Amino acid sequence: MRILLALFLFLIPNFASAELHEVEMLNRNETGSMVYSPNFLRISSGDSVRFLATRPGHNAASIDCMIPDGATPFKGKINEEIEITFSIPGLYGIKCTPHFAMGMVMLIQVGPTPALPHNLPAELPSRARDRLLAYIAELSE
Ligand SMILES: [Cu+2]
Repeated sequence: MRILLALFLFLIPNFASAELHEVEMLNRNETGSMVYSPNFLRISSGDSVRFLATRPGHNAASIDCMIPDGATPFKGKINEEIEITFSIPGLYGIKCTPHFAMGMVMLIQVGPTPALPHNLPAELPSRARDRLLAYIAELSE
């Protein structure tokens, strides 16, 4: 009985604190074509995000120049439903590798609102850049 209680107390905090969020990878929705839905997420440190292959031909990968210091880059394969746990707070840029130039990107804010960038790296494709700036403007509101 005492062991069960200890196990119970040990497990509860994990259930209470870590959430799983889902993001769909889509060809089109009301916001445009080649999109993640939602296109930005605010989550807590330790939460996970699962990228769903709702439509074929997409993946989810971190944008090299847009993850916090110390965070590990990731890259899913096309049609692969990856689940990533975000433990380092900050702002993460996510891209679909084949549709990066078409602006298939999203933002994940982990933990409290970080200092939002006013400038984005010059090497971003312009459509990805435009969408990221729009999402950042929404995050700032
Ligand atoms: Cu895509």
